[in-house]
Amino acid sequence: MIKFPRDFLWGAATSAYQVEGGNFNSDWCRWEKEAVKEECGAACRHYELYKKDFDLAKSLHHNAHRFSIEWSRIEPKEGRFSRKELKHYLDVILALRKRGIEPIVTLHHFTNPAWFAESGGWVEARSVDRFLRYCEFLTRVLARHVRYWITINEPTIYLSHAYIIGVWPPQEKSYPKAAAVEENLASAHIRAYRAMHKIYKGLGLGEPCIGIAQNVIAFVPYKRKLKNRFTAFLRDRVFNLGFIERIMRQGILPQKNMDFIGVNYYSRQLIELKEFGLGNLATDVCDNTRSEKNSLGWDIYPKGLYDVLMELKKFKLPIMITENGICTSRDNLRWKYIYDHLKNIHRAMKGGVSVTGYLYWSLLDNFEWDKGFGPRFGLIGVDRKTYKRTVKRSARKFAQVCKTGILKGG
Ligand code: IFM
Repeated sequence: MIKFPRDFLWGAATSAYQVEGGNFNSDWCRWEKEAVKEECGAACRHYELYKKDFDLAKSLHHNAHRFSIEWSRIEPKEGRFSRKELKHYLDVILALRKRGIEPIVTLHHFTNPAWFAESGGWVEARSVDRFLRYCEFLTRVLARHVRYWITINEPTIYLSHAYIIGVWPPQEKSYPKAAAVEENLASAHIRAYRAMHKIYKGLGLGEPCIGIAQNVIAFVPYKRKLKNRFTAFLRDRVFNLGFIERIMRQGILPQKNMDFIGVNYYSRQLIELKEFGLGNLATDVCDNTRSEKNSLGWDIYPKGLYDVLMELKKFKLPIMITENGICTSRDNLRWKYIYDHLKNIHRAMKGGVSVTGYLYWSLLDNFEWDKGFGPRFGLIGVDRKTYKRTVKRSARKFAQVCKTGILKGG
């Protein structure tokens, strides 16, 4: 029997674009129309149905919920802020609080307002001031009701997919642009972090908890060959740690620019370097892994979460698992996935890592970006025609852990 602390946060995560529906002022929406992808459209209609969804989360004993605010709703035109949409998100937060669920609010989760993208997006240095203005506007109103904030979700995934691999808008393949985006995202986080702390202080409120959600992968060398070990080391430095280190070390001395690290963990890469070349160093993997996979073909490797948590211990910050989940049609595999990852989290906690919560990705089956609605990550199924919600068995098993803080059996 495994026991988690009494004050542990338990719940699930979503993001605005993936569940709300009707986000027509965002860059993703415009891009979908041009790129002839499966359109997100009404998504899960969570914008209207959020209270029902939170009732379900409460019935599953969640005491925390991570969601994102859609910047393009709040600021549909540059400098024009929508009071109506601000009120909507305030209602969302109050609906969570009313149900005894701690809101964990993400400010940027991959999508941007169309005006922002059309005028250069994150490549432009002025993106930092623009993001800051949006963050300050929200914080002034929401601070009294929110303690946990995530400024930016998966910065490394965003910049690699949008500016290096070019599969997300604006579909660039440019290292110099990606470098500028990284620089601006890091500055945006740091400046927002400081400004938001200042607002809380000015309002006489307790300190907020502000972090980023970093996607981490377990990079495992195939057959422990030297070239594969070297590649694994390199990818870990660049992909997992690079952005966090950049934030923590602005200037010469380390600085506190984060109150916690949000960890999004899904999978491992078994690394087999085929040739020495920049592309190979970044992407080569063993083509023939026998491990169990999710429906997108990602290796399932729960021990990797233990390994990355032990590595992140050196930052001496609390860690929240802000995403961990599996897309599969085999719901018993979903429960096994959750169970095995929780075991590894607990092991890391025994090893001295301070983990404060676990948020499963995702509460609902939702829109998986360029992969459309096919992959099913949800604890709750959503019928694509009727939008009817169906709670899965895995969700009920997870609910027992949320209720008791105890992980029993298999
Ligand atoms: O759906 C995404 C989410 O938006 C960010 N983290 C990974 C999830 C699964 O791919």
